[in-house]
Formats: sequence, structure tokens, C-alpha cells
Amino acid sequence: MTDFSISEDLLQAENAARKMALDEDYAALTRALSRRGIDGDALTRSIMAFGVAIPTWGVGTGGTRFARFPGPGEPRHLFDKLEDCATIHHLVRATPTVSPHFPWDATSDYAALREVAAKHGLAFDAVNSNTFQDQPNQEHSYKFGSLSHVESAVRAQAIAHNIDCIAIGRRLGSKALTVWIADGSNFAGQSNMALALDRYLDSMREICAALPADWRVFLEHKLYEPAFYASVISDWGTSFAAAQELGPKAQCLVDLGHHAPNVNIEQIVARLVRFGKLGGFHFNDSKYGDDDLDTGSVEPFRLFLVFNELIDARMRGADGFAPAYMLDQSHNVTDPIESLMQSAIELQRAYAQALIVDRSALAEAQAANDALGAHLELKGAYTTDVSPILAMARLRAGGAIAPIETYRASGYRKHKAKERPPVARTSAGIV
Ligand code: LRH
Ligand code: MN
Repeated sequence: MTDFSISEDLLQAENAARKMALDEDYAALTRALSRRGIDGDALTRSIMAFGVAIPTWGVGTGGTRFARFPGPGEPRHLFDKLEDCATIHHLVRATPTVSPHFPWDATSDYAALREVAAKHGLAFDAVNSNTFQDQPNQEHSYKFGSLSHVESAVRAQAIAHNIDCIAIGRRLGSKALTVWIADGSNFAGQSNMALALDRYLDSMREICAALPADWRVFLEHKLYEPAFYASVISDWGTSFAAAQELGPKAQCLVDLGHHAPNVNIEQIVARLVRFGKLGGFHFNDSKYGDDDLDTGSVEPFRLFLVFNELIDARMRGADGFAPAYMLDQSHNVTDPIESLMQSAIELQRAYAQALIVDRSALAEAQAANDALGAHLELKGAYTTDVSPILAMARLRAGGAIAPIETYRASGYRKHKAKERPPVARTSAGIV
């Protein structure tokens, strides 16, 4: 019995039922946009070209330190995850790449993995290393850190793991390594914060030396958790300074949930662009801490403002501007496939809204210190409902006008629940 996948017939039938309404809404929106001098079809083509990577660790149900409640038809291994990633891309046509995490996604044959992904129309984005958990039979524990650990043997083990991840990534066709470390302390005095950073930099220099010529390494900063007094790479400033010191292949990755509440993330993005050190993003949303909630589900205006900086940078032709877009979320109470589809759409929405900002009117208002005028240029774009353009982009790219409804109509999850025997309930943790 072949594994169930959503048929073209079902997709066509679901689209046919919605096509007339979409055509009407699309015509009305493109007429309104053309009055603002914006070509609706060109905008739709831009959205069709937008892509974001799916985190393999986000395809299964996530959890917290308290508990994880797996749902039906959980992916058992990377091949199930790729199948679910293919289903997401089939319907939203905006997630052509997957970002794997090792050793969570370790497998015996990476060439075969690459082939299976290619059959699903998927490629691999940045690989993620993991020196924040101890693996069975691991020689040295990461309890007190990894790349910044006081013991050279532990650092060497962590460096070797990152170099292994690069080797795996090369076989998968990736071009970047993301390094997030949990290293830090819970008590004042527990760690010499200056020497910890020096040890981290020494370790990262060895990892950078192992990067192929056309690769990048993304340094991911995070204010706290699991360290609750000081994290070694706690903020964009430390990450930026480290990337400067490590050289041109080293850039900074902005995980939206890794900042103190109310930090101006869009300004951090503008700064990293200015210095040519914006490597990429882990998109998600948060209300308090690193909540890993669905992108655009808490602060959609902030997400728009981040994309406003990205479009401004692109329009200005900022040097070395090639940010990698990846999602990094934990789906504790929703079907991960639905959350990932909606999150990709919310990214497209912020991108489309940022593309319709009248940048010359905005620059004029800024030059005239017309504060409200300038703000309303942004608000005008942000309050434009671009949904018909997002739906038309999906339709023209062979996807679903209404992905969530089409996914539910397919009964995909029910089929997977039959195909995939239930996994044993793991007590807690994000995966
Ligand atoms: C750390 C982080 C990092 C991943 C992990 C799954 O909080 O954002 O990007 O390695 O989540
Ligand atoms: Mn992250």
C-alpha cells in the first residue's frame, strides 16, 4: 500500500469551488493597487518567487519542559518529515527547502535522503548542529557548555560535531551551518564571561576553517534559556562582533523569539544589513520569551516592519544582502502541517505588504520630518488586505487557493494516523 498523498484531483476540485470568488477579489485588489501605481500581477510573481525553509523539528508536535502531547500520525523519522514537508509545499508553494537538525535527523544514507527530497521537489537549506543535548554514549557531557566549555576535550568534541554537520550538509547540497549554543551560566561568578567568549571564538575559528569556500556559518544569538544568568552569545551585538572577528563567511542569524520583550528587532535587522552581517532568520512569534509560536500570530505588525527593512535594504542594493529565510517554531497544540502552512502564508503577507510601501512618498515624508505622514505610508501598506494576491500566487504556482481547508478535506492526517503507528509518548521537550 503506497503512502497517502493529496491528489491533484482533490486539489483541482477544491480550487474550482473557490476560483470565481478569487478572480473577483483579485480583480478588485489589482484595480485598487493600480490606482496606487502598483502592478498587481508583478506583485503576484514576486510572491510566487518567495520561499522559506521548513524546520524538520517543527513537523512533529512540539512540547515544553513540562510535557509534549504527540498528535495522530506523527512523523517517525526524517522520511516521514519530508513527506509532510512535501505536502506543505504542494499546497502553499512557498516552502521548497528544508532545514535539518543533527543528530535528530541522522540517517545512514544521505545521498538517498537527498534523492528522496528531490523526488518530493525539496532541497536542503542550512544544517543545524546540536551541542545542547547529550547523545547516548557521548564521551563528554555538554552540561556545562560546549564550544565555550572550560575543558578542551569537550570543546574538541563540539567542534568535531559541527564539522561532521558540514560534511553531512555537503552531501545534502546545503550551503550553510547554523550554530546555536546553549552555553552560559545560572549564577553570577559561575563562569568567567570574558574567557567563555574567547573559548567560543577559538572553537568557531576551527569550525570556520572547515567551511567549504561557498558556505556560510550563521551565529544564532539568544538572550536566555537554558542559561538563566548569562548566555555566551546573548545578543546581536555579541553575535555581530564575533562574526566580524571570524571573517566574511560568518554572519548573524536573527531568531525573532531570542530577544527581551519590546526589543526593536527591525532595527537590529537594519543594523546587521548595514554591516553586511545579516545571514538569515528563524521566523516565529512570541509574547513573553522564546515561545516559538506561529509566525505572525502575536505581532504581525512587527513581522511587517522586519520585511519593510529587508525590502528597503534590497531596494538600496545593500552589499552582500542574501538573507536565508527559515521557520523555527514549536507546534504544541495545533497540527504542525497547518501551522507551518499558515506561517509561510503570514511571511508572504508581510513580504507583499512591504513590497507595496510607496518608498518615494515615505522618503519624502522622512526628509520633511513628517512623522505621521511617514508612519501612515507604512500603515497604508500594512492595512492592505493582500490575501487575494497570496491565493492567486499559490494557484498560479500549482497550489491551493485555501490550503488549510484543502488539507482538512483530504483527510491527510487521518490517513497518516493509519500508516504511522503511534509513537511512544515522550515525557517533555521541544521534539
Ligand atoms: C534555540 C533554537 C535553535 C534550534 C533550536 C531547536 O532556541 O531556536 O535555533 O537549534 O531552537
Ligand atoms: Mn532558532
